[in-house]
Amino acid sequence: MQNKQKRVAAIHDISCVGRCSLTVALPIISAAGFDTSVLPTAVLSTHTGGFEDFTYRDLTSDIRPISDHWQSLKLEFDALYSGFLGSFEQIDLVASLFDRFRTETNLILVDPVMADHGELYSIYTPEMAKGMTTLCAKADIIVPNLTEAALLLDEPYIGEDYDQNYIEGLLLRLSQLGSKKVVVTGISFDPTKLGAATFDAKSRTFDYVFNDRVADYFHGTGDIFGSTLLAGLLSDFNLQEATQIAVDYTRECILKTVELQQEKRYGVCFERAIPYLIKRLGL
Ligand code: PXL
Repeated sequence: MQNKQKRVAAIHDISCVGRCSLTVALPIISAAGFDTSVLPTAVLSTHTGGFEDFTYRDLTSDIRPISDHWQSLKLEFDALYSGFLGSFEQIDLVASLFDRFRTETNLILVDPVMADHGELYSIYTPEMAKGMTTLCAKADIIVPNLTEAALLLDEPYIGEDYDQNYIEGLLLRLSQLGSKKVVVTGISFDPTKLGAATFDAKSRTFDYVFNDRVADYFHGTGDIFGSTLLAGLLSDFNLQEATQIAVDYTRECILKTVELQQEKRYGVCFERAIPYLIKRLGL
């Protein structure tokens, strides 16, 4: 364990009910031992997948004043982690926050949360994807799923019909948006396995990590994955190791959810798998 506690700024919405975004990032990154500051981009009564009539408060106008105050305090962050953004204007605001708090050694992780399974989340517009590429250009590492990857590259989403060649081309094209490392989630070449593909532009290495697939779709797993990947990287695991921990922990959370027979739209029971995560991180 390092002496100095690292500090993270997590920039996502608060969905009051239905575990995702900040209600996942804050506990996971904290449990991994890091001081986790939050910048809420919006407050929703529930997330947007599987609930109707949710409330939506956009916090775009709070981002600049919060960032100004942090700057006046001369705060430094070892990592900045953005996810679901509440409006198109937030892309520029978060990009300039990244510029302000970028240091020579810190880590900027952008999860370009926009879509899944070929479909945009309900409040997102196609123009969001164009803007999101500018944010990805400022990141050290981006973690799109296959739908988001296609949107970022303005390419058609090809569904499950792909091979290793396609994935490696995709990773290369994504890295050309400007981030040195790319992790694409939801990769499967064998119906019994599910995992992620990684590319490190510096060493030009591709890697794949898998675990046994648990059938079905569970809400909020992208945020579990991104938060765990960040926690792994900040704990000095390399890209491949941190991705493996993220794949394995996400699966563990899904298994707990199945075991407890929880309704899927409430997100996965990540709390019950925290002891597993702590062990994997060597804490
Ligand atoms: O998990 C991604 C996410 C985050 N925040 C909100 C969402 C979603 C996905 O649907 O609706 C509000």
